[in-house]
Amino acid sequence: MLSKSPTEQYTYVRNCKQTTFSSEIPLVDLSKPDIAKSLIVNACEEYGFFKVINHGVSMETMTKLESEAMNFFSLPLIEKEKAGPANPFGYGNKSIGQSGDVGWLEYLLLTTNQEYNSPTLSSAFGQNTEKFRTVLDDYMCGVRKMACEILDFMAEGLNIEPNNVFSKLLMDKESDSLFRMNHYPACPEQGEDGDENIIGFGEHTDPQIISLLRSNNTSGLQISLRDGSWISVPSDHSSFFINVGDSLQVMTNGRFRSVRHRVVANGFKSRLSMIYFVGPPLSEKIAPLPSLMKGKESLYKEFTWFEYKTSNYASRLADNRLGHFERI
Ligand code: GA4
Repeated sequence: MLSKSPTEQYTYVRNCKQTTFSSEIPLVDLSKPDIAKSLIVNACEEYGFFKVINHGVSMETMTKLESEAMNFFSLPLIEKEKAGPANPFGYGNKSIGQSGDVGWLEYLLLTTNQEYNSPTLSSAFGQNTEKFRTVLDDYMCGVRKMACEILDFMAEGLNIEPNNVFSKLLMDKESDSLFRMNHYPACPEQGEDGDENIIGFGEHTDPQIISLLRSNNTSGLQISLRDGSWISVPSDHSSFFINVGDSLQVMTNGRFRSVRHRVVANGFKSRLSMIYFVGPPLSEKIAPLPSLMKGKESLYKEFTWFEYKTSNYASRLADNRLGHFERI
């Protein structure tokens, strides 16, 4: 359980419109490629978000990693802190990023290269490191394959050739991708009138290309719609949820929408989510693809992933990070 010290300022949000995924959140069946391609493009344009079934990652692979993660988060704080503080990698507790954001969560943030930050892993898992690494490798192998498939479907749905324009960034051995496990303990002290929730992870967009999220069956994730309203995403531990990130918004010259999302704490159950963020190599220029411009001007100034990332780390979570890179 996380303790709240009097100096910690949590943010509360009003409960928002609850929906069922069938009426609002786009559902993509990866085993039906032809339908999947156009559904993905529509979902990325309208929401920047969709749910995926028949994704090829087995329930066993997902639950094995979930149980390893829970073993870690169940350790005494003093043990977990051996892998922290997160700067940005490692174990983090309530504090997010370097600019003073806080949330009702603890997490472990890893790069997916350098053997997942070897020293961090061994501080976190001790004698259990090799077991964790094997389970994580198996999970990452399945999720990477799914990510490539989705990225190729996106390119095909947009009629871009070759169809690996996006997935080649992930296949690059310099790909700057991340893996994050977030644990949101049950938070019994919600807002006073029972109509407010404590923020687990404050609203933000992901800077990368796409993010692939799998959680246990505790809800909490919310996404923002075009009109600025928020909807709750019903949890589903057998599916993945895909977010469009800022980099893909830029590469599609604003056609795909980088979705604002947040997580609210649950009063009764703990939530565990595992997220793979697909990032390009540091030297990669992030710019609209010529075939999507069709004589139009780029909405963005040119920048590399390194430049974008550097400017991100100095920002607050809720900032509009792409704002600095828009052409006026
Ligand atoms: C949001 C997406 C990923 O979780 C993350 C986050 C990163 C961090 O936790 O260190 C950031 C945030 C995220 C964007 C703005 C900065 C950096 C916290 C923060 C306040 C790992 C990422 O790549 O960007």
